[in-house]
Amino acid sequence: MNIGVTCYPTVGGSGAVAAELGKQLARRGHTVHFISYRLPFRLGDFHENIFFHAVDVSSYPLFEYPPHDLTLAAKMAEVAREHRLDVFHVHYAIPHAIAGHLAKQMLGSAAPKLITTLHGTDITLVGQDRSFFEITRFGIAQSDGVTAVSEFLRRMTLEEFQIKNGIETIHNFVDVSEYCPTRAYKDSSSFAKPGEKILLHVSNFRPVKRVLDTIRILDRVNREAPAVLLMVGEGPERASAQALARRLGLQDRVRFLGTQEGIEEIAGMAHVFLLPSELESFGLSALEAMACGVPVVGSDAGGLPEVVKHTETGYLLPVGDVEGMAARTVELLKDEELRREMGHAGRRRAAALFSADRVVSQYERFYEKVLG
Ligand code: GMT
Repeated sequence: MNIGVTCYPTVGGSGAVAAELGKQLARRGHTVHFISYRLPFRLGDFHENIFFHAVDVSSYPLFEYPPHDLTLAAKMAEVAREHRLDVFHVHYAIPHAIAGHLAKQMLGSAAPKLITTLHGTDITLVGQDRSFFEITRFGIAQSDGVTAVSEFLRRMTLEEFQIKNGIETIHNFVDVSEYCPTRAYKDSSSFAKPGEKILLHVSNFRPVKRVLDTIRILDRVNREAPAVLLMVGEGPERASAQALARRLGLQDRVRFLGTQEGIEEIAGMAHVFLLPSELESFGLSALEAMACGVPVVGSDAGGLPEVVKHTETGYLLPVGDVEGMAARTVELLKDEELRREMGHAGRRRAAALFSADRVVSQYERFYEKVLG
């Protein structure tokens, strides 16, 4: 198939899923054309069967806000025409589903089918904003096929948007051959002193991630088990997290590593992965940690329970229950056997339910179904 993919190229779960899916599809012999204003992250190296088409966002003086969505639609139509695309697969509803719909209108009967994958905040946050609600709903309704990354997100979309067309759940996936315990960075001495355990958090540091809770958890954990916290990512809450770490006297125990392409080497060093989000439609970073054999302690929210099996591959507690999350983390840090068992169970679960092999085939079948 010739597949056009549009996603946010910036660091984030939806961009990561789009890039990883594109790579897997290309390996299976499909031709994948990424159409975006920048090369998506995780797509840095050369990949056979993958092409990139940059969308220009021109800055004519009249435009206080350059009309990116229109140039995106025009580029999608151009690429579809030149490369005979069968499918536009857009990730994140706004504005990509609308741009895809516009591109289809421009192409007429020769247009590819439009498939939209909903990722989370496009429905749970952006889509709930009154100024985006109707246009999000329209984008979903105009798509020839819609997928959601969790059952939670599928149900929420159907309920909140009163959607008539079906939505299929296709969970996120992880390449378990890349994300595995053996890929761990071997020398953890530059992060932790002997005897110190390593906690890990990975996110875009948006308020929905409750990043400050990770610092508070570390504070409580440290009273019982010496630990450091590695923070991977960038975002608006980073400064507050740094300030809180200083206020609690933890500045030497929290390491901000900034944005990283993949977390497989770092995750493999960690003892516990923390994800105390307010809401998480799936929690890709938690899945990647599980694949690396790391137990997850996080919130019982959104689609996270579909990924992390409470008491088997980690612990899920009510949102904001810092005390509970810290207690479970201490339990894992003190009981090496339990931690190892949960780590193995997490890896097994990732491989059995969320492997790239399994999930990419689901996408292929979905494309075929939509193409009729
Ligand atoms: O986490 C974010 O806010 C970014 C967002 C994205 O689209 O990049 O992440 C969402 O999509 C990821 C990939 O499908 C999911 O794993 C995340 O759970 C989801 N984030 C939220 O629901 C908050």
